[in-house]
Amino acid sequence: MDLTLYILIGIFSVVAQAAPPPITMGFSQIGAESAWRVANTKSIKDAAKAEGVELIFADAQQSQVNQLKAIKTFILQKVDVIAFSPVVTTGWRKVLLEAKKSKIPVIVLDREIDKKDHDLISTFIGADFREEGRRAAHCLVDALKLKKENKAGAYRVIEIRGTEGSAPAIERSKGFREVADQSGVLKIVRSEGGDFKESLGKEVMEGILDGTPKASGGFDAVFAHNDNMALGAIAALKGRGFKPGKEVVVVSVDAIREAFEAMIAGELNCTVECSPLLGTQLMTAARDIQSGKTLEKRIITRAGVFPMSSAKDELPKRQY
Ligand code: GZL
Repeated sequence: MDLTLYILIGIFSVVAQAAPPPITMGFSQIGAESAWRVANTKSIKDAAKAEGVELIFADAQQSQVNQLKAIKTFILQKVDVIAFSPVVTTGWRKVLLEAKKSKIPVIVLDREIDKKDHDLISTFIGADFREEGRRAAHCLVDALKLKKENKAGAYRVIEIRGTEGSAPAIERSKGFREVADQSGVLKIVRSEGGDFKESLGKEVMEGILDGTPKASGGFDAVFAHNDNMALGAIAALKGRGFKPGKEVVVVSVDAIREAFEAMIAGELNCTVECSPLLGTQLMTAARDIQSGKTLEKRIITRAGVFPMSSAKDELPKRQY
């Protein structure tokens, strides 16, 4: 065998050792309900490509039934790992038991499932939603103080909630109320569901405005569980002659690009960051599972808080 062949075999064996074995991942995504979700999907697909993970991607159009079907299909396809962002926290135990029986590890990404079912997953990668609710309340108090009103009594807040039964909606509500109750400065006078959708945020706000006396008699601020619903509410407020960001303080969560644009326009007062850029962490976790590593049960993604004053400097740095 001549020298060239030896060298080629040598190079091949080194390369073969370096390249990790291929992974096939079945991912069930909630849908495309918000800019955050669209950015999350892009992050997952880009990371799969970069890491050489074969991704089977299923969009559930925000239906848990579709997610359950997708996960069952992944089991039949004998994928190496299943990952999903659960639209709501409950109803997953039976399908997770099926995945366990088929010896397929499961990673939960972004939204959490009931803690009682955590024994059936390898890890949960996502934000601390309750802390996001607390941060939203704190940045609302800061924004209200900037108005320098000698306000008697608590500021009246309208809450526009995310998807009913979802971890972010449940936990952001709890965190916000924790601070509101402790501070005595904020009081939620109305709470309506907007499903994390901009169109519903607008519709809900219009319904409230048409049924409630002007701001002086009705409310002082809006807390929306995500930026898209806040942007919908801002459009409704403007359409009814209110001045969002000034007369009515508006705060929300996600920190999408459009939220920074709204803050620069003086119409949004603060956004709490919840990063959708989880793709790389997801693929790393899948690789770690494949190489036999035991993962932390909870991988928390860190994030910041952006008041209106920070928007101009921050906007050029935004990645989603
Ligand atoms: C939060 C994520 C939420 C976002 C919304 O991690 O699940 O769902 O806050 C998105 O924008 O629709």
